[in-house]
This record gives sequence, C-alpha cells and structure tokens, in this order.
Amino acid sequence: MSDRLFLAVALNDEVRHGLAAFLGERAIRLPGRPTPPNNWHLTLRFLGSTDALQRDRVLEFLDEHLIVQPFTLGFTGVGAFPKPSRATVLWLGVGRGSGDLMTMANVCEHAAISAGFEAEDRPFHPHLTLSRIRPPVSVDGLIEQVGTFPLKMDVDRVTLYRSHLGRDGASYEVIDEVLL
Ligand code: 2AM
Repeated sequence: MSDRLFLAVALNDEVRHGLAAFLGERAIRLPGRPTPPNNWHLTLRFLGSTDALQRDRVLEFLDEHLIVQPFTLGFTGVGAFPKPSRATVLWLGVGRGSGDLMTMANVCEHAAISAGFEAEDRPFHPHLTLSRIRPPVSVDGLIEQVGTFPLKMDVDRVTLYRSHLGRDGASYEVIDEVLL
C-alpha cells in the first residue's frame, strides 16, 4: 500500500480566510483553475507515492533533525511560474521567514533522501499556489493589481498531507505533524 504524500506548512484559519477576503475585496479574478482556499498550503517537499516504511522514516528523520525554532512568516504579492508573461502557476510569495522555510525544505529534502526518494532536481522556491493555468497567460496586470498581502502567520510545525486525486481535483488530508 502506498499513499500520495507531501510535506507542507499549513495555513491557519485567520490567514486562509484573510487571503480569500483580500482577493475577494480586490475583485481579483484568478485565471485558469484556482486552488480552493481549503487546499492552500506552502509545499516543503512533494514525496508522491510513499509506503508506510518510507513515511515512518521521513517522520523519524524530521523528529531528529528539524531544529528550526518556531518563527513568523510574512507574504509578498503574487508572482508566476515560469514567468509572468507566460504564467502556468500563479502564486503568492513569501517574504519574512523565507530563510526559515528554506531551511525546513532542506531538512525535508534530506528526510526524503534518507527514505529512499530521488533527490529533487528543481531549486526550492517558497510559494502558495493560487491557480494553475493552461494554456499559459500573461499575469503582468494582475501582479500590479494585487499588491502585498499584509497578514503574518506563526509557524510551529511541518504537516504531512495525503493527497486524494478526484474528478473534482485534489483534496488534502492531514496525516501527521512534526512540531518545531
Ligand atoms: P505546486 O502547488 O507548486 O504545484 C501537492 O500536490 C503539492 O505538492 C502542490 O502544492 C504541488 O506544488 C506540490 N508538488 C511538487 N511537485 C509535485 C509533483 N511532481 N506532482 C504534484 N504535486 C507536486
């Protein structure tokens, strides 16, 4: 048996609702397929198909090696992958705390490798996916329009999620947490 798992920082309700309201108040129409607010998170490491032994190894590794202290996270405005003029992913960026998030992602990467996963070949870029867009569009105007999201959030744990892929898109279930 294996599950589709990933490690992430969960949003608290204040930031989740605050971000939905922030976008709503500005009458932002997200292009493509917006991610539902309930699914919003900051991915640290996507694991994919993971068996029980690998899951336990990842959690053990994090318990032992995650020595980041709890910290405060701040956000920026929106940006896009691979670039705003041809966006396929629209995201909200991270400002304050991005160094701590990078450190957490690095420990998650090592946890994944210790459990037998292939090393990630893409550099880590902290972001919260707001929309997936096919075919690509320009979001230059939107980036101007949105501005900085002002709320802050205290981060004190890594969350292990199971992803369920369904006809109506993915839904995510919290299966474990490792406290900082
Ligand atoms: P994204 O939001 O930047 O697309 C759950 O699928 C989370 O894992 C998503 O937030 C997604 O990041 C991230 N992820 C990273 N690599 C992935 C992959 N190969 N397949 C699916 N999701 C991936």
